Amino acid sequence: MSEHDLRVGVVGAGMMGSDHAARIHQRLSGARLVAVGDPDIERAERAVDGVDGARAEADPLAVIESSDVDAVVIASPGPAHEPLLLAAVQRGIPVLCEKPLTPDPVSSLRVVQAEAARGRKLIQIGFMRRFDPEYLNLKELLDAGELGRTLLLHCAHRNPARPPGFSTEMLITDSVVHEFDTTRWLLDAEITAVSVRQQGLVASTEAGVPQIVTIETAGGVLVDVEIFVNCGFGYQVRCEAVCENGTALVGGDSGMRTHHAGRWGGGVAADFRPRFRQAFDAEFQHWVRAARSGGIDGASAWDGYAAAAACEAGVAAQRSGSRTEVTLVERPELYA
Ligand code: ISE
Repeated sequence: MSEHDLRVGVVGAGMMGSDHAARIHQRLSGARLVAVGDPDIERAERAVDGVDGARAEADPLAVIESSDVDAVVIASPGPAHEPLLLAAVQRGIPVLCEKPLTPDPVSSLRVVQAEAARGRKLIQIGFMRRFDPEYLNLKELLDAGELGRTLLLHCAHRNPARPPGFSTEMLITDSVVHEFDTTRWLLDAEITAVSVRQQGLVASTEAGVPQIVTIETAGGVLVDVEIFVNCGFGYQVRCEAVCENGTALVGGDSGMRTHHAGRWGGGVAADFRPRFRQAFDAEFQHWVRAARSGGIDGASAWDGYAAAAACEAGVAAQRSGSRTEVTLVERPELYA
């Protein structure tokens, strides 16, 4: 611990917030956890348990407004984000906000406009795949143009089990939102339209039915995503780029292979925390470094707004069965 450490407050002590609080305390350099805020004070207390000098607060806004908090991680539910983000922007402190920026593009735009009016990027969105070593390799390869122009992306996003309360819309807003962001980031192009198809299986199995999401982009690259949040066997996220002169796949099965009892094979991650642990750590370490100089290093509030607009179109496409266009306002200069 040093007196130059970034003093970080975490808002929200659910699954992600408590994971991030532990990450800040145990695995980052240049940062120290000073407060965790959650209306469920017992959860907040558990998250600071054993962390010297860190306190629990029942009022999340109090964390953002504390003079001993230099930067804040927002990991509360999406509908709570807007006032918290606006308060952080008002105070001029850097934020790492778990997705979504806010649940809809209209409120996301209010946040973008508040930040643009301040004239400084303070909000980073927790799209951690941008820090995953494999995705970074893919981005580098596509940018180098070694395989020629990118023509298609085929993606698969599979979760082992659908958590209670995970609605059909959440296939898009909670899961495919990551493919919306990786598409924009990998291709450096905005999303122009979204379509969603699902085979007409009986409603009682709806929870287990995969959907196919088709994403059109401004650069003319078509992307398909299989979203299957009840696949049963583990957590799997794949992306294959098809280019003029070759293909490249991330999320294929690599890692240790065992031969045992007449079979060979490897492990499958249980959920996104072990699969993207390295990405989360790298994302946080980059953010800490940038926040110490008052800025961000990762997806911006504009990226959060663009993802929210794609999600809105995706949910509309899911309901109507029709191709739905994505409309964005003009990009403010701050995000050029
Ligand atoms: C979850 O909220 C995440 O963000 C994970 O990365 C994603 O894979 C999962 O489908 C979501 O529910």
